[in-house]
Amino acid sequence: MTTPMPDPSGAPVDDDLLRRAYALMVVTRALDTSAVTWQRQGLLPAYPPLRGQEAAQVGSVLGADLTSDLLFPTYRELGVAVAADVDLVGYFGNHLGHWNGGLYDPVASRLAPIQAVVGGSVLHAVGWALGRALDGENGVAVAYLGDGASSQGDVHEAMNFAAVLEAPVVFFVQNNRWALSVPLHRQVAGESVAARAGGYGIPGLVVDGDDVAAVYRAMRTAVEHARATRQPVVLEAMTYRRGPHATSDDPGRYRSLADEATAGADPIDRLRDRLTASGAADESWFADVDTDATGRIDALHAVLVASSPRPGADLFEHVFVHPTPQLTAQHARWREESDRV
Ligand SMILES: Cc1ncc(C[n+]2csc(CCOP(=O)(O)OP(=O)(O)O)c2C)c(N)n1
Ligand SMILES: [Mg+2]
Repeated sequence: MTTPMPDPSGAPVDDDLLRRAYALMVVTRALDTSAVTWQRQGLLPAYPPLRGQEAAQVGSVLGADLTSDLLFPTYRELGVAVAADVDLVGYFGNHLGHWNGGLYDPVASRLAPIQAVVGGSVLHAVGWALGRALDGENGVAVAYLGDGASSQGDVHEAMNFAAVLEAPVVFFVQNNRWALSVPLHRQVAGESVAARAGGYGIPGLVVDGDDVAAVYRAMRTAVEHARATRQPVVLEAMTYRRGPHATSDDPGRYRSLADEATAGADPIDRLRDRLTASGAADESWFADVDTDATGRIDALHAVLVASSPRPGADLFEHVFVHPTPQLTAQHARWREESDRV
């Protein structure tokens, strides 16, 4: 039986929170834009931009409680990492192509390792949440997934088992209307992933993913509902992937400018207009935010440029505590053949 979730519109949002969200969104946008440039310059082998999804990502983290909850990202969650204050040098270890998926501390920062397997983080989130609940702890897992991932069998299994076994998970779907070159209607017949929640007997909620206050309110309500009832929630943030799937992708081959124009107003512009209209921020405050963002990016860039590649042997170091004979043999063969030991 689905336990009704409180109406999220009751969750309070004050100017401090909105200003904090704005600053985090601006840093995320600037960093995201820089990362594309760094890939073009050869610093990063590849990068998946999140342009347009800043409100969804930042709002989702602000709505969680990072003293107890754990976030399970995909590959496109730089805004989540920024909002969770993850060590960005460690985070970019992933995009530098280090073997071990980034070098930040997942437990301290509350961000699980970056996951490139579509739907993979969703299974991990359910397992973690169930383990915490069985140990009597109150942590909620936030499982990030895309509209495309929702058509993977793993995601159905994760949602079903979370509901049946009572694992406190918020399935946070960023519905950006594209799964690489595949449009939403080729993955989701009903236009909404949250609509499926009813079939699992859990609450499902669709929210404007480009309105950071709405995402924050919905996330806060969903997380507290999952914590209080151990009932998972599907929360779907409707947004748009304004850039390419990744730096190796050319969206001009599969979508038109007319399609891109359906994205609507930019989430950062929307929040800026709101802060200006209410008098919560003025031009000099916005300028300071931009200056801070530039300073952070310059500092990060200097460290990334100065960093040397990880030893290739790392590839074999973090797979098993006790390596299998096959892995040991591969390691030996690689050592003989590689000039990058
Ligand atoms: C299991 C698996 N299948 C396929 C891929 C290749 N792949 C990478 S991203 C992607 C599209 C995912 O779309 P969506 O879940 O909507 O997330 P988005 O990229 O839009 O953030 C695909 C098919 C993969 N990484 N993992
Ligand atoms: Mg998508």
